[in-house]
Amino acid sequence: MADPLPPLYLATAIEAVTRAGEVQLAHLGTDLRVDKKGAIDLVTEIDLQIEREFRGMIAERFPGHVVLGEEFESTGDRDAAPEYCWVFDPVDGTTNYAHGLPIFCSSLALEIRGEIAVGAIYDPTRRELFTAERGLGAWLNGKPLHVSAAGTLLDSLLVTGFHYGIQRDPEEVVGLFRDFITRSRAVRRLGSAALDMAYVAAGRFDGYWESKIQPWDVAAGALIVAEAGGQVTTIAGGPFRSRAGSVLASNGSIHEQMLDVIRGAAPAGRSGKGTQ
Ligand code: LIP
Repeated sequence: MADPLPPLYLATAIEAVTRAGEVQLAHLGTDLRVDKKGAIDLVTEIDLQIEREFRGMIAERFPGHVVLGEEFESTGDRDAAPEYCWVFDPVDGTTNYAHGLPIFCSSLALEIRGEIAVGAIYDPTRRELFTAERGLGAWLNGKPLHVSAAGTLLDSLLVTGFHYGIQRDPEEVVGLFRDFITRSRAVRRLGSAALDMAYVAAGRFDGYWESKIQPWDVAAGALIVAEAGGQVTTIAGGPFRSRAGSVLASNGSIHEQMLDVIRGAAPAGRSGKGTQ
């Protein structure tokens, strides 16, 4: 049995994501400064403000800890192996947020020697706080979370996301979308990977997949899904790591069926070429 973590770690994660939610709501729909990191990859002044404030809190509270954040990532950050690393997305669903679409959250995980130990995701529009500690379960506003019982793809509601390079190479993403949409009940695309995974943990989705995904999008959600009884691997079915670059998260019952579609092994399916 692993030693219990200091309670301050989970408390810090909850404090950070709920504070992020307050800032997000206070500025939602206002005339925000929005810059482009790429043709369709946006960053708002709120992303920057929230991450800056968070980095200051960690530097003061845990001076020996490292932060891997979406907006102030330094070269080599994601390849380093710090003992304590906070993996932070200040606004997950930035495109939605910049357009005033209320589907966004803040996502924070603490990795200890490379293992995700604490996760927290907060959606301020619904006041929903998803949390997990390794080995201690997953929770939504203090109530236990459990994945769905769907046993077949045809009875499953799935979700995915599209990486920012999709315009250069749409075929892999669109091909998999087509393969899943023709084998499941339906597929959604919400624009927030962290909420996609939180909803798998809550049983609202039965499975989620995405390639070319960032550590901060999925680190917290991966622990929350696993602690809610789900299964998390890379899109190729390998062991999940937040830096792996892809994710497949499900209720466990349909995981192999989803891998069959991705591998092109499902009947009359198209192969998922180029999966990571
Ligand atoms: C987003 C993810 C989403 C993905 C987008 C983007 P961001 O994160 O949550 O699932 O499809 O391409 O990566 O940029 O809003 O933090």
